[in-house]
Amino acid sequence: MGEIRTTCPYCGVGCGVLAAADGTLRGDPEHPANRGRLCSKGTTLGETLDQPGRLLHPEVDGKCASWEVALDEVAEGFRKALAEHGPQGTALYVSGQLLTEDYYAANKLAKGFLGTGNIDSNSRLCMASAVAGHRRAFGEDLVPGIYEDLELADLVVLVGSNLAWCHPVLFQRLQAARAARPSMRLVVIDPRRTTSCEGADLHLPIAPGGDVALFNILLRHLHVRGFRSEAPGLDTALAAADGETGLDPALLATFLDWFATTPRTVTLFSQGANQSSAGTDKANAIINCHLLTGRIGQPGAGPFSITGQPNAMGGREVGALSNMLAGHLDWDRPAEAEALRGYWQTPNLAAGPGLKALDLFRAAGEGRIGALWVMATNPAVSLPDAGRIREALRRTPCLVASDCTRESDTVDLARIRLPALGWGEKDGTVTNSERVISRQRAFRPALGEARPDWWAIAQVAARLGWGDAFAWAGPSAIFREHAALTGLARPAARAFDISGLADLSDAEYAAMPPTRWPVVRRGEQGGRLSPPARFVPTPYRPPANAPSPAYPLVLLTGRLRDQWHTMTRTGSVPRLMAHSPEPAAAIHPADAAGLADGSLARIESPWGEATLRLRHDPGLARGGIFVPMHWTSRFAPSARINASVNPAVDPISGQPELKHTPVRLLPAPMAWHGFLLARRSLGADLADWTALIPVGAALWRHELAGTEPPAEAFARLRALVEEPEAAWVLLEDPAAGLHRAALLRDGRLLACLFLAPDPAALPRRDWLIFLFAEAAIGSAARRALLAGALAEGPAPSPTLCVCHGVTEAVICASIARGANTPALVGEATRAGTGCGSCRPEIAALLTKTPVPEPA
Ligand SMILES: Nc1nc2c(c(=O)[nH]1)N[C@H]1C(S)=C(S)[C@@H](COP(=O)(O)OP(=O)(O)OC[C@H]3O[C@@H](n4cnc5c(=O)[nH]c(N)nc54)[C@H](O)[C@@H]3O)O[C@H]1N2
Ligand SMILES: Nc1nc2c(c(=O)[nH]1)N[C@H]1C(S)=C(S)[C@@H](COP(=O)(O)OP(=O)(O)OC[C@H]3O[C@@H](n4cnc5c(=O)[nH]c(N)nc54)[C@H](O)[C@@H]3O)O[C@H]1N2
Ligand code: SF4
Ligand SMILES: [Mo]
Repeated sequence: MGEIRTTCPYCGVGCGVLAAADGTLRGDPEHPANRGRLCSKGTTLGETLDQPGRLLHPEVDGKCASWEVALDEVAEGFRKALAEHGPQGTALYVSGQLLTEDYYAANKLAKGFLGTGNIDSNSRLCMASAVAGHRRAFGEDLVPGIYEDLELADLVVLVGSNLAWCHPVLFQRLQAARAARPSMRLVVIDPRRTTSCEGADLHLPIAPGGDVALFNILLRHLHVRGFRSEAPGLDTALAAADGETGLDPALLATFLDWFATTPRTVTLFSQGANQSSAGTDKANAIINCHLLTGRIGQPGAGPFSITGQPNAMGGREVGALSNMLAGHLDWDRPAEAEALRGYWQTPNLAAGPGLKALDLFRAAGEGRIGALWVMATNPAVSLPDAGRIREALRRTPCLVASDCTRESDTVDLARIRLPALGWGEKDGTVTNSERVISRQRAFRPALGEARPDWWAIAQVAARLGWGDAFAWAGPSAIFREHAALTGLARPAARAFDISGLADLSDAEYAAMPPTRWPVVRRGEQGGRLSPPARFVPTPYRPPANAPSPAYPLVLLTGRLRDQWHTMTRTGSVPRLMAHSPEPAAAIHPADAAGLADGSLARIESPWGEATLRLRHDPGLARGGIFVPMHWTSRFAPSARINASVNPAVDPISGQPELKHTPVRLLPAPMAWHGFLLARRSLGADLADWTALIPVGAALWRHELAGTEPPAEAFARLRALVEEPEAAWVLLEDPAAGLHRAALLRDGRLLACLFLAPDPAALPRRDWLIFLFAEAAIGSAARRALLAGALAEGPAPSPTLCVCHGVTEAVICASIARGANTPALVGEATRAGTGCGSCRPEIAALLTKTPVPEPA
């Protein structure tokens, strides 16, 4: 059988993938987003297909149930909630990882038939500020530009975007364009010196939350330089354009000058802009500058809000945010709501907007939500003030979770669990950041009893008496209904119109090539958009919660290159774990308050706390701590950072300020530090602090620390891995707090456990991991193991090149031997010759590692 064309389920770049039934994958050379490229996450997708921990059967109250029983229970829960609380006591919390068809069905159920606006999406945490900014400036939620603009631009400005790690294929396209045209400039605006800054022409280390002030200054500067615009609102916007950035004046002046003098400028913004209590103003402050210079929807010029999830855009199209209607229709225009009521033939259309995510979970916490259906998202981990969110989930009488995995903190809490199709099994469409609708196609059978989400929704709707409105035969029927709906606003001018796709046959839908909207008539392909726009005043406001003497540092959160959100897929791929195996907090060395690099540190805020490995990083602006959002109860229960993230939101978009929480840093005193390498996973609840790290097909690393006496911990942990006919080789020095043990059977290493008072006194993991691959350990290695002789040394080196498993140490060694270009490093080590996601980091090492002078 040939390959199936489908789309990567991770980020909003929306790369095309060619998949064979045996799980072999490659980038689709014909897809316009990636032209054959894939990043490290896309490249390893095949390794997620048969991942452990899939939810295979419906469950009710912790027991396996048939679909019939589980769906009856869901319907009963919603019926009861409707009876007790009315429509506002029911809710759905959905996700940009749903297919458009699933998303459409969920929104139709909530707004059309349950009669509540209470359907919100994790896009509230992601795109809500950009959506609100677009609606204020353009009157509609639309991204004017396309990816090609990043290649055509003479200046690309990244605002709060770590593109190299979060949208790697787009970053590769940008870097290729810069290599071909070196006059092209890249500016990065980020409080951290991220990998995206590698080779950038300018990095502005903005103070967290300072972006509105910066773009206000730019607006005034542009006006002074003579830019004028006929668009409404300029005078008010100029009058409101205040604020100071505290940036080095020379850097600031360079940026202002480059922006003013470069007609082809793209300003790409992401979560450093959106996830802020001034997120909507950040979007508008950026758009204002583009409007004043006439740079919107032009080749190589425009504001570009990049989407995070594979179908963040599709969710906005179907209106699955609580304040939007389907198809970009709007309650504010009563004729449109009326048209939708007629189209859906429902008496129950929600009368107005529902609760935004944080308000929704607050209502649940107060007992006002009787039934909540969570689909394709993990709010117990990903929402701020997550301790409160867990309480709210526990308080909800009928909590339903639809997911592919059983191993999510939210699925754990649900009363009813519904198994969803995973990637490769599900079938439908997604829309990427540049408005291109692509097909995700199934290329393997469903695992267990997993079913499409739209099907589960339709089944529940039927049980509640609305079967006729949900009687779709498959995703193509849903897509046609959705596409036809987008024509309802006519004759009003609305960019989002795909009614040209409303009469696709099943076969045409099956074969649909990537298609950019708008598509008003059959066969059209959308292009750039130049919407009528207005200026929006954006007076500067500082972040909602200011640092104080008690909480003097600012917690920034975000992403790592090789992990996806709550790690339900990427966390079980050893190759992806190797890049940043432990949950770590990065801080400028001068802010570390004497805490050593590699020690455990406690981060406390008024909302909660977390304990992580501390990493000194001179690339972080003073006063900030950066922590990745990824770790969960399954991998490192003490490192769940969102317990401490503040729940402040943007007043317009309701998007939480995930990038700014006042915190303090404290030591995390432990009696011992250690690690356990074992041939099976022992979970993440082994000690006061645990980080579980899959390192190979059958090898797990457990990083540990505890407060109990080390000798007790040593005995307790050894008992966990004991096996018949296996013998321990021990080396203990209790006085020094050192405990070492290796478990062997017939010379084969089964487990090893090392405890020491200080993390720096522990041996290298990489060397020990290597020993697990040996059929039998020789006497020299055994002696070394015992004595720990060979074993002392620096911490293990992270794997930068996922494709060829090359560590940072190996790359540095090749540079030290004279490989002074990325190509030579590639020749010497193969690093960077695969998917290319590690190339920016190799470039960084090349600038840092001393290269020997030619003899
Ligand atoms: N590897 C990987 N890729 C992903 C994802 C993933 O989980 N893993 N998730 C996807 C999703 S859903 C999303 S939304 C995107 C997110 O993609 P990005 O927005 O690029 O990623 P983040 O790391 O969340 O944040 C970006 C940067 O914002 C900076 N920042 C913090 N505060 C401020 C500020 O006040 N101003 C400015 N200018 N910058 C600030 C942070 O230091 C950080 O480097 O990534 C997508 N791609
Ligand atoms: N501190 C902090 N918190 C953040 C952020 C941050 O930068 N900092 N970023 C925020 C952002 S931008 C985002 S987008 C969120 C993401 O946060 P979440 O959405 O909570 O994270 P995921 O781990 O992607 O959860 C998606 C779940 O959906 C499941 N799934 C995948 N496909 C399907 C499907 O088709 N059907 C069903 N039913 N399930 C499916 C997966 O197995 C997984 O369990 O996190 C937000 N939280
Ligand atoms: S850039 Fe990587 S994660 Fe994003 S869609 Fe492409 S392959 Fe997938
Ligand atoms: Mo996101």
